[in-house]
Amino acid sequence: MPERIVMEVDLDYFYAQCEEVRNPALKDKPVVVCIYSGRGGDSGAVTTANYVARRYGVRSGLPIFRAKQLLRGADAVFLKADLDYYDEVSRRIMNILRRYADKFEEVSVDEAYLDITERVKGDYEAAKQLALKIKSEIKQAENLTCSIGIGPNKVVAKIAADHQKPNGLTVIKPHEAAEFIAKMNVDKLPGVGAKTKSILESIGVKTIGELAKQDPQKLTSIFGIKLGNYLYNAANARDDEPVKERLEPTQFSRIATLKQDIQSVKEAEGYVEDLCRDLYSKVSSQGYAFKSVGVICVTDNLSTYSRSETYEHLLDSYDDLKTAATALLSRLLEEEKIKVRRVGVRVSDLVRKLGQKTLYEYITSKAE
Ligand code: DCP
Ligand code: MG
Ligand code: MG
Repeated sequence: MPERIVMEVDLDYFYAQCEEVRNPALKDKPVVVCIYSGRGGDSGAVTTANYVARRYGVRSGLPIFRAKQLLRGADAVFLKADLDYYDEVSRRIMNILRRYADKFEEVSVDEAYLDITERVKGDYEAAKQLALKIKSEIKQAENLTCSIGIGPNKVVAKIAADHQKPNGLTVIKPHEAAEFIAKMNVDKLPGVGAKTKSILESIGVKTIGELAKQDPQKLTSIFGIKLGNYLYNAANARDDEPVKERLEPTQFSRIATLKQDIQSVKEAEGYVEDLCRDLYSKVSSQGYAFKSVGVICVTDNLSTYSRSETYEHLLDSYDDLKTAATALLSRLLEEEKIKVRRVGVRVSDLVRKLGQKTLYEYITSKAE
């Protein structure tokens, strides 16, 4: 078995580059892609900006008015994010990337890990050639550039991909990995945010190299077993995390056991509300709306009954879900006349859709 080789591909200034592709006249201007908060005016945040705008200090998560101040007089273009369009481009690119991997893991709209060990027979030169081929295919098919990192594991591959941007290609062999990351600040490690960074600073650790020399037991006592071990290993360029083939979920569901058997929808009301609230929060946090809703009832002899309905329009609120689930449950109970011990609610026919507000909150929460 050859040693593992992992590649990370991250598209450059993704939303803004998509905008440049459909309107090449933008290319030399600062381009800022925004999500408006819905509170009027310039209230909202920057999702991303092209590299011309970044020279003025514009970054993801910045309030729009700040970006406008920074770009005053610079002939900048501010655009409202068109998430459906970016999603479509992303789908097509992911389909290209998938073909090049033994195992493929999509991690975000513009980012994926490829395990290419077998494909390149553990050879780093072949891995580099594969990366060049991928870059040229994405450029030809979508006219987009990306940055690619190659290394012995996901942590190193990701840091390598971030290392040179835009249009970068960084190949780090196993024996180079620890040294390559040692001088970087700890927040270059995937998963290290402001909080972990400041705790590490408080114990005198600024760089990954300093982190690598810490006593692992000290780290687990501060951060817990999981994060502590991760930090210690990652800082030493070790990471066993496999590239996980991940399929899009097809449904989400929640089920509850009732304190007492019920026969009417009235008695189930509180449970249905709790289930729907919990389920809706899961579905929406994953960025999905849905078209189908189902309910499941289990009786005390474990027979199961279910009803479901597919709607013409997209459902994407707690109220939509509760209304649909209540109607289905009511129909089921009237038709079956059963005593129910467990009740479940399910949503399917999922549609990827980040609501304005959710996404806005997501962006601003990342901005610190
Ligand atoms: N995004 C967002 N809000 C954030 C960060 C990112 O909406 N706080 C969106 C816009 C980005 C896309 O996700 O285009 C991908 O994020 P990246 O972190 O990969 O950033 P970019 O692709 O924009 O730039 P880079 O060239 O640094 O990868
Ligand atoms: Mg990117
Ligand atoms: Mg990314």
